[in-house]
Amino acid sequence: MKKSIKQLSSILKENPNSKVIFMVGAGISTSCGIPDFRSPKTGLYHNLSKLNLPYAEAVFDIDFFKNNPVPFYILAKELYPGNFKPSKFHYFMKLMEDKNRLHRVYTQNIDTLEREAGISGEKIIEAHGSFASNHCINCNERYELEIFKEKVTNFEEGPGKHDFAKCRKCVDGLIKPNIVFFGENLPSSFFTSLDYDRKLLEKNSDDYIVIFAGTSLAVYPFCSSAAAVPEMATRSLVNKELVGNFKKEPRDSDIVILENCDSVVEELARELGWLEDLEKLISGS
Ligand code: CNA
Repeated sequence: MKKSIKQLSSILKENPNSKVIFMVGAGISTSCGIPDFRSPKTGLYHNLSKLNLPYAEAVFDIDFFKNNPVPFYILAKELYPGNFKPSKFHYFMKLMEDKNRLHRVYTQNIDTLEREAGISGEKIIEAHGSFASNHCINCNERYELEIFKEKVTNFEEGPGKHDFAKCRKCVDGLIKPNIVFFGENLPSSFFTSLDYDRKLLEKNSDDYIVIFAGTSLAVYPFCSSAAAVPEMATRSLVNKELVGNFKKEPRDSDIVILENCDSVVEELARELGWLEDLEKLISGS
């Protein structure tokens, strides 16, 4: 691990104008107490049996939700933002921004912990949306975070208990946080930014490093994003396991660190001489 971290820190030190693009997933939030999807035994999919789903992904399937929203509301109650604090990895990304080394964070996560860590909104692309706002899936009426959050947080199972989630405007529609379900479109900002950044990378490949972290690279469109990084640019994987294009089509220039992502950024911050700053950020001082 140390050798690869040194490699990463050398690139960052040798080109002080270079910036990082993070592409992150559920693995950066597991240390906050939010399970990921696919880790064996601890992942959400492993633990969904109590919801009696026909298949695990159904909890995030828009057609299933229309017929039976209860499993999603049970899960939403557990996962709601505010119940968790950012991880060391989130704060490291914020530190990168403070040091003017952050280009963008593409996140698949819906926990809003990137914002919670203080990263500026314009740097974050929430590819799968977030809990930060809600809408009616029928008439699109918008609902503020706080109104719906309170209702979901007090949600209990039972007949008629999810009536709170019926739209007050069209009456029949169900209210759902603006997170992207299977069968729904991704926000257009994701594709616009990705396209813009790909062009930047093609032109100035020495000035950007793309770090993939805490993701199985199994879900569209992130599954194809590692292969889309131009060959001339440096890409890195920080994950517990070797995944996606890093496994299928490894490149000599890849920097692969198969470790816990919090430990990796702690070591990286030490190498960069930023450990004290990271600790200050985390403690809020
Ligand atoms: P995933 O498919 O569950 O993969 C997570 C990956 O992270 C796996 O490869 C793990 O080995 C790895 N991992 C887990 N913990 C760590 C750790 N501490 N350090 C390093 N690696 C670790 O999750 P993806 O994000 O790839 O899949 C995309 C889904 C997950 C999106 O649709 C998300 O909405 C969804 N999701 C989000 C959250 C969240 O918001 N925190 C939680 C669970 C699922």
